[in-house]
Amino acid sequence: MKTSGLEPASLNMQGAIRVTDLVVHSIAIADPPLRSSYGRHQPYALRTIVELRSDAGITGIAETHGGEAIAGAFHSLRPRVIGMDPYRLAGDLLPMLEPPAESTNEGRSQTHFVPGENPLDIGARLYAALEIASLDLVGKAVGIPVCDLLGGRARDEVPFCAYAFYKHAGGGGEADDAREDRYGEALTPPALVRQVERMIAEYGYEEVKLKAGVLDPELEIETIRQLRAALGPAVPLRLDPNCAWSVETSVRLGKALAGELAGGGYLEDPTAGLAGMAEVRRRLLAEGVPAPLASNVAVTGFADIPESIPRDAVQIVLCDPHYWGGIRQVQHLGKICRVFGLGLSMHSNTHLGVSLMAMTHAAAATPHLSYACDTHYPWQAEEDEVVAGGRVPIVKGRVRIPDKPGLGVELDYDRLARGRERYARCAYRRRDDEAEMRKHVDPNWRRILPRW
Ligand code: GKR
Ligand code: MG
Repeated sequence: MKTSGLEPASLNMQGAIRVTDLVVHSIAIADPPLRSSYGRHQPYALRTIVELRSDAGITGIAETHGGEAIAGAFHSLRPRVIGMDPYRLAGDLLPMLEPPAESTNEGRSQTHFVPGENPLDIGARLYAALEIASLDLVGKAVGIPVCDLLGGRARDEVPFCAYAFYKHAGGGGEADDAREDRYGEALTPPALVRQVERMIAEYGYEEVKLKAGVLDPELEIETIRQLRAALGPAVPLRLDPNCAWSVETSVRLGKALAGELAGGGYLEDPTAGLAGMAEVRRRLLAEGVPAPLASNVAVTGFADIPESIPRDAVQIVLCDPHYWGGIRQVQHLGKICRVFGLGLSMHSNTHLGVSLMAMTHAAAATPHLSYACDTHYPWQAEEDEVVAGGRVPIVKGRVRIPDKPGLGVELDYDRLARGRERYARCAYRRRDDEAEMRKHVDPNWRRILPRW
């Protein structure tokens, strides 16, 4: 029988590489006391570095959220992953992307969980890390960058935005492991402007995001106005109060800042839930304010899109390969957003260079990405990086796809060991920004939505 000739070749390729180990490194990295509606960052952020070792002598890597829960989940998956073919690994694990049938969230959605601590998306987060590590492994095996493995890059350089935070004094870390406070305290509008100017001078960003929902809304309006005055009209500004505002407050701020948000800016998750977002949108349009609403908590998965679109609740979806189930799911999301006329931007959480490269490849391989991506990267110090050669450069606000296979970065095992030691020494085992507020700011503090 005549065949296409593809079957034997593909059969030969399968089995060419086997995963021999899934190695999980729980690490802690110093993190400054950044503020948001979730509370205050702990002195250490927790991350997990995943290695997929193979019998070809090639190792694929990925980075994701940290702490005990996700490390335990990776350990449970280990027997299933060992022996698998990295070309097929992600495909074989696809059912993990389905949310669990039994909800354990008692009616709470991602809005109510600090990122990385929502039990319902743990499958997507585990899958994402294994997919990214598989792609890195396969890319390294065939000598191709991940974005090209996934159909080819739409861009060689990915733009990122300055991510400004109100913050207390301190650079992160504790006692004799404290980091230099490179940006200083920023709890007033002028201090915030200085922070952004410094970040732009260092990294060359062309867009700015302000993490809001921290100070009284009038002060946050003033911060955005001072930023606009300092940066001029050409720099798109976005602000994200992480649902700290009521519908009323969101509409008031949307109107007050209509001019500042025009020209490529947006308002991100001003209020909680799709119904609230839809109401804010409806009322702002009625007031003649076209500023789009973006979200990384009202629309967090494909299942949210059919409800969001008819309500016009979210006009820009924030993808994130860590949350959306990996880079290919981000590509699928890009296509859906394009078809429905939605914008696509990218969310971030505290991270190191392996995550930054996964985000960069995802953005390069997703033509529809229409905004500069978020990144927390400037908030981390050189000495916490685990990538060989040190921090990934951000030049003119952009990260370039390296001319190297896979993600284009390797681990430095000495740096990684220091991250593990920090994890072993520190007292933190999950992200808890509320506890940190109670410790340092107000013993009775809790996250209230809406606060204003
Ligand atoms: O780092 O505190 C933070 C942010 O608030 C982060 O956790 C959010 O997930 O950056 C994120 C966002 O855009 O909502
Ligand atoms: Mg957000």
